[in-house]
Amino acid sequence: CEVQRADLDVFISSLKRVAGDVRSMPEEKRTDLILFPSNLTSFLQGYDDSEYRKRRAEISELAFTYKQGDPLPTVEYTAEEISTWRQIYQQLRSIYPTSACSQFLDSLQQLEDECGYGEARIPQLRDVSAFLKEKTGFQLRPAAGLLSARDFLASLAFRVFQCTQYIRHSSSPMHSPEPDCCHELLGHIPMLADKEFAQFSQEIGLASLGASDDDIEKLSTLYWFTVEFGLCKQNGEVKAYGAGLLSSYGELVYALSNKPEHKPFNPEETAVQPYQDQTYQPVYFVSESFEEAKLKLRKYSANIKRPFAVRYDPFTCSMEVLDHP
Ligand code: NLE
Ligand code: FE2
Repeated sequence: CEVQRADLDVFISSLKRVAGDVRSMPEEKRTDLILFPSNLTSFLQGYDDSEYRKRRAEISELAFTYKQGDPLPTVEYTAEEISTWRQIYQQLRSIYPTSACSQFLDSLQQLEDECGYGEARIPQLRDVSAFLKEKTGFQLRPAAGLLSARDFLASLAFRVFQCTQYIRHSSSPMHSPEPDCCHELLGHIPMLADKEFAQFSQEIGLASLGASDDDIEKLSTLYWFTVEFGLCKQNGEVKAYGAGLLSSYGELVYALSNKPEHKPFNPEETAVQPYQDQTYQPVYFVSESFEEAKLKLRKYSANIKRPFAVRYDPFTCSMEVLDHP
């Protein structure tokens, strides 16, 4: 059978049923692992600011009511929000040349030239999605914040990236424990505009389709230590490619210092590395290149047991679901 990207919502719910069958457990008994847990402590900055909470609820509503195929919602950002963005942009932009991988730098330049990136305004998802579609076929979808790992990874399989649209509280520009538009626009988008990296991201998504809850947890840990917090070697130097680093001035400087531990990327080990999401990581994994990371991930994914195999058709953005792997 064949599933189109337009049927993503339906496909995701059917995947949940498949996963339920795999573990022969009723849906409501399974607790979805949340990729971005948002508990009260992680939300302290702004938690007691009722105006801020109201604003977040307003922007989240745009995502809750969004249906696949709708035009992406636009947000009119306030002067205070734009000033938070400006501060973050200026600070990060000044250290990217020495800290970010070359693919990131190339894409960011293109986004500045072709897609209105700069400190003056917060880019709109609609424009960025059109840009990405041209470059790598990735498209954006608004997310209110909390998502299960299964939903999030399944979207990647279709080259759909789920993005938050609100901005972090003005009191914590250097680091946010949660994703926000600075994290998506500065961390993820430039990387998703790179062909090799887009492929790598999609492959994590493809590996997740039909996988058991245990394997989803491992894949989301792999996602965490690569797409979010990955480092790679370039011309003998260690550079950042993880979005969680590229959107946090504080953690970017820390990750490339001699304080944290650096380990070579190895999917078997990386997949079971415990992580926390409140503050900086104590350990980062370093890949030799994206090519190497992709090949290692492919080998790892081939061993994941699942009730069906899939083949993605990039021309029609559809997934062919094959009965037997
Ligand atoms: N720590 C990142 C930032 O400050 O932008 C966000 C990470 C979201 C997983
Ligand atoms: Fe992220």
